[in-house]
Amino acid sequence: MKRALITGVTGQDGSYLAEFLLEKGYEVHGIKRRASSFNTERVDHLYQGPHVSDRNFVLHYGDLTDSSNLTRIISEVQPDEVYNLAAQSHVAVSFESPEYTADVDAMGTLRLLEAIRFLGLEKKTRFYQASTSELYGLVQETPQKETTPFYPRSPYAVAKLYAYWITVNYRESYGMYACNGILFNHESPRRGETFVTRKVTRGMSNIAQGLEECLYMGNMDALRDWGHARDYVKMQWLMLQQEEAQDFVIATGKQISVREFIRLTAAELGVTLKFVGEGVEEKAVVERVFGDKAPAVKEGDTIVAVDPRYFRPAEVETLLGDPSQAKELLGWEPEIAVEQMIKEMVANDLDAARQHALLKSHGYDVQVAREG
Ligand code: NDP
Ligand code: GDR
Repeated sequence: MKRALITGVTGQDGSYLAEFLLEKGYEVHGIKRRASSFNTERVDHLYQGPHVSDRNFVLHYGDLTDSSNLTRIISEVQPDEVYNLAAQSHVAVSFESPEYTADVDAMGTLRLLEAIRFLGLEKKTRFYQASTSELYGLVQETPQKETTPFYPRSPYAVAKLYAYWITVNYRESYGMYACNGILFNHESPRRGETFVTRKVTRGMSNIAQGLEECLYMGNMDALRDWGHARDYVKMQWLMLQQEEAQDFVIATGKQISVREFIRLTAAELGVTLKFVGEGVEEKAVVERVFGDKAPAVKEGDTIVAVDPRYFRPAEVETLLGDPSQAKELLGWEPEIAVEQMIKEMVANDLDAARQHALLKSHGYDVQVAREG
């Protein structure tokens, strides 16, 4: 039985990857952080208590800022594969906490690689680094592929640039099987609520059910190549099953704007929108409501507006990936299109909004957290 260690197992990708590896028969170990409230919601369905015999899903307390902790966990687990998915992964937040972001995203990667080397596991343990399309930042070539020069535009991306190169360096210096998946944005119903896609599907579902009135957005011109997280974790595994370690771009090869994402989400909720005004004055007004998914919305309502607080000090305006190398060498194709993903995200968020609305209509005080 193969043993995998996933850092960031409580995150979006970590939870899908854990499911995927368990289905493949792996023993899966994950690192979770100590928090003052539960933070394992995305993997609770996989939980096995310490008294279950033949446990194949085990969580360890840990943190990427703590070398001795990481070394101890790797020494205990003796993993065949390490997937480094843990990160302060929010680009906007990295401008607020740049030093912490560097510590976790850059130094954390070094700490893991160094722990593997220190323990003499460099010929046994294969290492996957969660690299990112944010490395391309101010894009130098379109579409972006493995050979496109990097130009990071945030403390997050600069930290991830270090992590990218230190992974390459350990491969070249010590013969480690270590590789980077350069993944473009990928989403799902499990996406963190403050990333733009989930903010939109959740916020608009709440508006549809009368729990919020207006969604405040940043740069709606931004263009992204959005895929589905479930599709992308397969690739993370596949990249560690090759004869030689190599870095791969993972993307759909299609892009749409944030504005278009909002329009598609509204359509899924039975609402057509008209965008009027420009820049910070831009807003989306309801043109028509059809079906029964958005009972709280009526024609002429303004349900989206711009709030400059969501603009970033430096923005990545456009990202579009070229996944040809992954298609050619790994036989990989993304299976879930953005429209289908929006359907799934809206179904999930609308369900939660309906439950909240029902509680509210029975007099319960329902708070909907919406900062971010
Ligand atoms: P999430 O933000 O959903 O998950 C991040 C995970 O890292 C969480 O489990 C979080 O724990 C954990 N974490 C954060 N800080 C620390 C720390 N100091 N020590 C240990 N664990 C920590 O990210 P995603 O699942 O979306 O992304 C996975 C990885 O892929 C990240 O590295 C991200 O930067 C990268 N990436 C993501 C893309 C995407 O579009 N999703 C695209 C390209 C790259 P907790 O739950 O306690 O917060
Ligand atoms: P990104 O994702 O920065 O690409 O990083 P995010 O969803 O945060 O932003 C995408 C684009 O949407 C614009 N935007 C807004 N973003 C947020 N969060 N909130 C808003 O209100 C808003 N309005 C407009 C942003 O400016 C941006 O252009 C994600 C993360 O998962 C990273 O960890 C990962 O490396 C990259 O994707 C690939």
